Amino acid sequence: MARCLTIAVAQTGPIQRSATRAETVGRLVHLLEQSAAAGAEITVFPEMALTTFFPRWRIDDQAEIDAFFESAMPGPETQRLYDAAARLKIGFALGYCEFAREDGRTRHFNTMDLVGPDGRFIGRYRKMHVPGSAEPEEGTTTHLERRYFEPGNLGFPVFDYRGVRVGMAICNDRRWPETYRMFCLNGAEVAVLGYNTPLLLDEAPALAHLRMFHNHLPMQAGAYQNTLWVAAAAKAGLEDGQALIGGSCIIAPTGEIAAQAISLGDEVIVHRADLDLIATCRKVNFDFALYRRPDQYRLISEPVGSHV
Ligand code: CDV
Repeated sequence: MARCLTIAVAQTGPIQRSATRAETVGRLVHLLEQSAAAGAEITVFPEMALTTFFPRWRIDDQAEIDAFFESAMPGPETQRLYDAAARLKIGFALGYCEFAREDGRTRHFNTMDLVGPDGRFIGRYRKMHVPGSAEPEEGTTTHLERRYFEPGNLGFPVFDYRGVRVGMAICNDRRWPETYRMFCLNGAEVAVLGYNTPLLLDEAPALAHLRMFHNHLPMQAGAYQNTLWVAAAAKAGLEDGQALIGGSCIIAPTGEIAAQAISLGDEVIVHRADLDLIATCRKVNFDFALYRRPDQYRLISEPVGSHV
């Protein structure tokens, strides 16, 4: 019998700034219930799934900024989601803004947690590739993630989820080949990720028609070249005046899109992922142990130079 993991991707529609955490968590619980009813064993939620994507604004008041962050997971407002996981026996990956106390100081990370079907914490990933700037820049869409977040410091860990090796990534990470290669080298079978991607970028209006292509292209390539399943959840639709793309999807190690959301709202897509397909794809082309030439790739991990 094939080894399988039935994966649900729970795309959310916009989460307006005016929404309370209780309202938002209620929507996530409903999506988790839909996933469980469809037979899924894990649900993937978007990046920053508890709040609006606030880096689209410059905010100076630290208390106002901190209101977007969670200082405990689960906390009083998110506990309900963990309880639902245990009740429904379905785990999840959830993106949120993490307020941490580490090295004697407060730190802010763009984070995703993996939670088991018993509602217990399994593992954490902190976004590595933090895009945008710290100050608004003339002629570009305001994207101030580097104002509010430090780059992740936990590497690209891979966790055991019911006997399946799962890695996590967040939004811009999906565009980088290194993300998937790190998963692959760490033995991942499934990569789960969430994103908030603006439909329009002021800096490149001529590329507007390619936004969805450039969403799927790196994920399909990453899945294919690293023989992984990729499950990606968007926060989509018109959020606080900014249009975000949808296109949430589940991608096979063949590079094919096995399931894709068709709306810009709350929507669950489900696919029974055949994990044995990974071995088949490795046999066809990617016997890494036999054909990879790591000694010839050293430049990839050398310090960033003027040429890159
Ligand atoms: N949340 C993100 O990381 N969004 C980026 C934007 C800046 C383009 C993305 O890669 O989709």
